[in-house]
Amino acid sequence: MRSPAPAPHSCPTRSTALRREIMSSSLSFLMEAHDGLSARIVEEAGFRGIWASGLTTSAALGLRDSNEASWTQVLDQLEYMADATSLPILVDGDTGHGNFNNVRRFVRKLGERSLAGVCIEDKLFPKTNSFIGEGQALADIEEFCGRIKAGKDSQVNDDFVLVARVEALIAGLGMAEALRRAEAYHRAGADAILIHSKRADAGEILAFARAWGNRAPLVIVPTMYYATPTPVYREAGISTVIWANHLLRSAIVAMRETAAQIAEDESLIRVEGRVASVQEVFRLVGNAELEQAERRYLPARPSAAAVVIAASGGDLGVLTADRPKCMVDIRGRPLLGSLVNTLRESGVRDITVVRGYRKEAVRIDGVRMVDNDRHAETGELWSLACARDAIRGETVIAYGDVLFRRHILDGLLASEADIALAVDSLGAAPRTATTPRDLVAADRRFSGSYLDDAPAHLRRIAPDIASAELCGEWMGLLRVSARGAGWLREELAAMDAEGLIETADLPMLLTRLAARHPVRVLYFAGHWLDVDTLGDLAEARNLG
Ligand code: SPV
Ligand code: MG
Repeated sequence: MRSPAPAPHSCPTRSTALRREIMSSSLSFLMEAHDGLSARIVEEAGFRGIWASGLTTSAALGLRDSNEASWTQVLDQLEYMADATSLPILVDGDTGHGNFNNVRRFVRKLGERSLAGVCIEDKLFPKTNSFIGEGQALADIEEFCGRIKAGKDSQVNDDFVLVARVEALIAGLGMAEALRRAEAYHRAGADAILIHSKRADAGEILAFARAWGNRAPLVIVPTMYYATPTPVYREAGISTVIWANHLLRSAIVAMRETAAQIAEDESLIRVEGRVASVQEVFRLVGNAELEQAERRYLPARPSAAAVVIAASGGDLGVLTADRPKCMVDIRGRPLLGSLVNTLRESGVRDITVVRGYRKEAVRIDGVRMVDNDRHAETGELWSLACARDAIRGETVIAYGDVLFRRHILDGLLASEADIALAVDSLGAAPRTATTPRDLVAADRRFSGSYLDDAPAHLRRIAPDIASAELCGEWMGLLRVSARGAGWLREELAAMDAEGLIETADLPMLLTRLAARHPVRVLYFAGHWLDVDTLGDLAEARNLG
C-alpha cells in the first residue's frame, strides 16, 4: 500500500499521469475500482489508471446509483482508493453533486486528496444511472457549461483533468444534439469528452467519433457494447476506454458462490482452496510495510535467544553418513540453516546449537556451538543441559530437524505464557506414522474456530495417547520466558538429582514441568514438519 512517506496532499503527479494517458495518441484503459482493496488489485493487474465508478462505489455500500451516498461520503471512499494505490484515479463525479457551486467545492476537495481528475455528466441532481429508464432529463447546456468552468477554475493543480460526459445519446436526443453539447463543453474548457451509449453495438459511438474528428480526446464506456473488438476503438481514434464495473460484478458472483457453498456445507472445507488466503489479504493491505515500520518505530524489546538441539545422527541412509540430519541439504541450504533463518527473521538473535554426531560438519555463520561429546550414550535432555547456561532470559528451544512457517514462531513469541508449546491440532488426526510422535494431552482441544484463542494447558506428551485424550502433536518447538527459563533449569537440576538427565527426553521434561507450572499449549494447524524419513525430506524440500 502507500509508502511510509505519504505524497503531499495536492500532488500534481497523478493528474499529470492521467492527463498523459488521456492526451496520448495511443488507446488507454481505466479499470473500475470501488474501494481501497479493489484499487490495489487494479494496480497489481498492470493498469495505468482507475475509474472510480459511481455505480459500483454506491453498490459496494449497498446503495443505489442515485446520489444516495452524500458527496462527502463518496469523498471518503475515494480517499481510501487514493491511499491504497499510486495510480491516477478518474473520479465519476456524477452531476457534480449540484450546481456550479457544489462542483467548485467538490473539485477542490478531490485535488486536495490526490484524485487525478473528475468526470461530470450533463444530468440533474439527483442523477439516475444511464441504464435505467428512457428519456432522462438533461441539464441546460449553458448551465452545465457553468459547472465545467467552475470545476476548471477550482482545480488545485494545473494538470487536473475534467472530463465532460454527454448523455444526449442515452436520453434519445440524437447525434446532432450530442455533437452540439460536446462542442459547447469543449469550448467551456473540458479536457476531454465522454460520449456514452447504451446500445448493444458501437454504431452510434463510432459515428460520433467520426463526426467529432479530433477536437478533444474521446472517452467511452463499452459496458453495453462489450462485444466490440478493441482494435475498432483504436481505428476510431478513441483516447480512453473505461471498463466501468467489472471488478464489483465479478466479486458479486464470487461472494455469492462462496456464501452458498458455506451455507450448504456448514463447513469451510470446500471453499478454503478457492478463496484468497488470509496471508494474501495481509499482503494486499501491506502488512510487510507495517512490520518494517514497527521495527523502526517501536521500542525494541530484548530479543529472545534460542537453543537448538542437533546432537543426534539421524537415519537418512547415505545422506547422514558424513553429517547429522540437521545439515542435510534442503534446496541449497542445510535444514539447520533454514531453521536459523526463520529464527532470525522473527528477531531471535542469540542462537546456540548443541551438536554431537559429526560435529565438525555443523557450521552456521554467527551461531554459537556447544558440544555434546557424549551424544552416543546420552539423550536430548543431556544435550539441553549442555546449553543450560544459554537458557536465562526469554528462550526458544527447538529440535534441529524441524521446519516451520514463521507465523508459528511469531505466535509463540507473542504469547504471554511463561512456557508455551507449539502444538499441531491436526496431529490429533490418525496418521500412519513410522516414527514415534510427540502426542499431546491437554486440558482443552482446539475447537476448530478461527477465533478460538482460549488458553489450553499441557497435561502430558507421550508417543501413545489414547484418542479420547489426544489434542495434537508437539512440533518440537517451545518458548520460555525468563521465569519459565528458571523453572526449566530447576527441573533439569531435579532430574539430574534423580539420575534421569542422561537418558530422558524433552517430552518427559515438559510433562514434569506441566505438573508443577502452567505450560501453555498454542494450537496451530499444519505448516511444519520434522525430518525423520526420506519422505519427510522430500516434503521439507517443498516447504523449504
Ligand atoms: C459508473 O460506472 O458509475 C458510470 C458508468 O457512470 S455507467 O454506469 O455506465 O453510467
Ligand atoms: Mg456513474
